[in-house]
Amino acid sequence: MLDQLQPFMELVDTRERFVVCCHVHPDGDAIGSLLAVGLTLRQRGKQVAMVCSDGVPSVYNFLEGIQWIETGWDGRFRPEAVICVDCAEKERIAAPPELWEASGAIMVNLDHHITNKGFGDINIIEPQACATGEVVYRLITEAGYAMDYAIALALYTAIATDTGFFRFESTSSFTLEVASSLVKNYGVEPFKVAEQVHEQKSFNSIRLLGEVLSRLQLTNGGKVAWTVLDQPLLTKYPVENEETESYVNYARSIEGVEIGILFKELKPNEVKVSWRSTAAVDVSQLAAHFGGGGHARAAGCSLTGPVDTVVQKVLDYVNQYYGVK
Ligand SMILES: [Mn+2]
Repeated sequence: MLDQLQPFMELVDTRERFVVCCHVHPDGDAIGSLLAVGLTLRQRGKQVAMVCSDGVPSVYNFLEGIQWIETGWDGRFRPEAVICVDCAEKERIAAPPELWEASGAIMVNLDHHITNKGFGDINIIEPQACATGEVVYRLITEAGYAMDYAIALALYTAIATDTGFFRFESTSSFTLEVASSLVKNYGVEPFKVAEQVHEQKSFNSIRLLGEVLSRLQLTNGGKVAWTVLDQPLLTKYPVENEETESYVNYARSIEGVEIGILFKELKPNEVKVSWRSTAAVDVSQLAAHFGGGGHARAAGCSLTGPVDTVVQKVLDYVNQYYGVK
């Protein structure tokens, strides 16, 4: 039984007005979990707003009910509860703080990040879960709420994207049981989700990938692979932000590499550093050194400064990690 399931069910039973939101720069798990929770509450006759101020990456437009997700908040009701999914820190919620600050709303924190300290009034945090979608699946089934195709599709997409389509270490037998149930009982078609997520890439994103891969460098005796995606490249090949999310996985996929790093210059003097690792290294700790966080195998942080300086700073720290003086 999930921790704090009872208070959550009580909340749903006794309140009418809910806002559901997720983290900034949403990924498939954030969007899928947000939608699954939102649709579940709607089905139970609640007034629901699904809010993501960063918008929905167009790759997820195939999800049923995706049109319910709003980028802004029009204040049409006073929320009694705000349910935040897949977000490890309150500061990273992609919604206006007025939703929970002055409203007196109860904050529900539904997540699977090990770095989540529990900022909610109700915290359902399962660090063992491969995705928040897996936590939401448990929530719905353990609470006895109804599931339908739209919810199942959202949950399958959340779980598939957060596990690299069932490749990452976080994939458990339970993960596969959940996926199996979503396919068997609700008609989700795995190949269609894979096709939507992986085979609808823009021409620019593939050409940009080519440039980024040609810049790959190996350091630390081949244990670290890193590359840079800077503003000149992003100007040459305009793409949506999330289209570059998977690039860093190529760095990790090289034989012998333990850490893959992508430096992305979001704007001048602002660099997002994405970390991926094999079982040899916990990159959430390396990212935490720079004020970031995430998971053991996938983490991120943001640094300010010129991209070359940031690269040097991070690689120096990686050298230290490997004991290079
Ligand atoms: Mn997640």
